[in-house]
Amino acid sequence: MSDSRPKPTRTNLIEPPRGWVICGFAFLFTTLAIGNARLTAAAPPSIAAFRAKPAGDTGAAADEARRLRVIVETDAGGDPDDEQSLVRFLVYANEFDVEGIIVNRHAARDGENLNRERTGLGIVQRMVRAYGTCADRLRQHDTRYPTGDAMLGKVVSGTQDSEQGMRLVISAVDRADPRPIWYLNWGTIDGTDPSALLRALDWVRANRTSEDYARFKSRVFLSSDDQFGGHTYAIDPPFPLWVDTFRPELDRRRWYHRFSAITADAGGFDLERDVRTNHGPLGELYPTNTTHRQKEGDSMTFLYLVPTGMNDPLQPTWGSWAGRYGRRPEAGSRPYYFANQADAWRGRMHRENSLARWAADLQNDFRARMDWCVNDRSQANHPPRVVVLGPPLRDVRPGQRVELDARQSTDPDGDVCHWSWEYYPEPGTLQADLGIEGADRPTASVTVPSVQHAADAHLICTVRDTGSPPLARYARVILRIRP
Ligand SMILES: [Ca+2]
Ligand SMILES: [Ca+2]
Repeated sequence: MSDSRPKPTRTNLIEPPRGWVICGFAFLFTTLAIGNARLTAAAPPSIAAFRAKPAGDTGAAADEARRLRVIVETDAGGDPDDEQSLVRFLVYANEFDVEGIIVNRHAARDGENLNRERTGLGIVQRMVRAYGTCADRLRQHDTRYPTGDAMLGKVVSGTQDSEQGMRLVISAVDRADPRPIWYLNWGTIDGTDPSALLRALDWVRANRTSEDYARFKSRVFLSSDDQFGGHTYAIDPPFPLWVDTFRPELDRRRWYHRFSAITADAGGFDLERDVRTNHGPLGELYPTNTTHRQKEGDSMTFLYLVPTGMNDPLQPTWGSWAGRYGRRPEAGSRPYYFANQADAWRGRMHRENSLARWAADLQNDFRARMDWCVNDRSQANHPPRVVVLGPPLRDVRPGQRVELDARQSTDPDGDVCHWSWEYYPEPGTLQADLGIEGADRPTASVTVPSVQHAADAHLICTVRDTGSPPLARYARVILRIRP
């Protein structure tokens, strides 16, 4: 693995498609529409605003169409950190359309894994049953949570002696649904069988035309470890997008190991108090016998996708609850990304800031969801909903005063909220500072600086409530400055 030092980046904003529409549904159609062009040119994904509804909103058809379809593939039964990540993933099950949880380790590893269940499938089913006992309560907080039975029906074997996992992948990708699949492989260690996606791609390649193979692959986006053999690099076309939340190793530190170091006690998070005790049977199953405290090496695969209002899964360079990503140099023109970017934050430029800046928010969000497992709706906190008036992408000129208005933001619990507007320089290309007037008020403004060349400036609006724990959501406004 190459080891490149983090440095501040100036990523070019990608031209938006015509008729830019502000919703996740639009970006999914965009993905489909440009899929074939991208396959040949291996172009990066197009800009699109990702505006999923915050948790707590009840669903209409449009809401369902906006949720990302995901498949998790876990080697549960090995490193117990998969079980840690699974606790967190299951309380985010409302945010996704979970197509499947594929388990590709047969026997649990003695010594390392202490679960009383001794097969990978048994371990995951035990955890999903524990989710099931909380599901009715969770559905008081968001009706999009699947029932326990529905979730249990998504858990299948991906071991070599079974075709269940491979068939689940093929049918999910083939289904007449405009949304692609996001595939989340959680690693494969010794004794784990090959990825169900690898087997599915092998099968499609052997049994369908090369055009059909390309079409199939164009529907599979990766937020994932790479367990897909020649399909990742050797066999064209490349995947339409791969975000590797595990790599690179920098300064002898693996990115996925940093999740623990950066988040374990962020915002005062206390695993025993907030998850393992008094939060129901699912929280009790969070194991602690990992090499790193609260390791959760796989959690960033889905935290990257959680719709917070400031991230867009098709824009790895923008930042997310899994940090910020840049191109892999060795991937050439393939749209493959890993965590090699750095943010300036609290006086220091470092890769870890791209996650640390959100760490308290994402841990508080986990805390609230564990509360949802055991408390009625009136006894738990829910995140604010951020509404910024005007388009999220604005063409502006130097000297122009840009008004920013988030007064229509609301909190479902009626909590008092705090606003903050900040300039996020790293995802943009503006080479100057950008002052914000009223940065701690619902309405703020910026005066556009003069530029020699076209430049983009990213602004983040954070609305944080005063509930317990305090919860935050965001919105992003991009100023496209033309000289
Ligand atoms: Ca794993
Ligand atoms: Ca609230």
